[in-house]
Amino acid sequence: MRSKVLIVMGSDSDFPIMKACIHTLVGFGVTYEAKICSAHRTPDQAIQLARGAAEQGFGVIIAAAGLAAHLPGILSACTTLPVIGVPIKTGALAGIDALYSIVQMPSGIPVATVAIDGAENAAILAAEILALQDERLARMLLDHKTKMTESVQTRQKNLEAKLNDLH
Ligand code: RP5
Repeated sequence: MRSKVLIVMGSDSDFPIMKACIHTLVGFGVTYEAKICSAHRTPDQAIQLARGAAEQGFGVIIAAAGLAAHLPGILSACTTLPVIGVPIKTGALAGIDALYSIVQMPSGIPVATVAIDGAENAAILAAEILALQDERLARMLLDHKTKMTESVQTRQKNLEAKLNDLH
């Protein structure tokens, strides 16, 4: 079964943001491997990583990059695994450049793009993909949603208490 997530970062400078992705995957008990690999500085390695990923038991690739962020796209071009792109906020355009580079893929080569610095959502989306073949993981994701619902209900009660205090 392809049950692991491959996380690829364009630079170690992306790691502070991508820690949230790793933390979330670990919380769901998902096995991952993390690599630094750049579409521009190490293009051959990027292509090899993507080509070998399915064979190595990965089910999803999460690729994070800033600036002219071609990494998720080149990985997607070289694999049939789903690729989730995380645009990283850096440089003069603060992540808008990376967002557009990742989301505006040409027809036929998709990258599922999360928000700028959306590392946690990338992990949850990857877990949801793996959960299609993993009932334990699917139950954990359901628990996660239930906890979020409960947290909103608690906030509603807190708001009502604050509103009562106003009168
Ligand atoms: C991108 O360029 C990386 O993903 C990173 O977000 C950005 C800057 O890289 P460094 O110059 O910090 O290595 O390729």
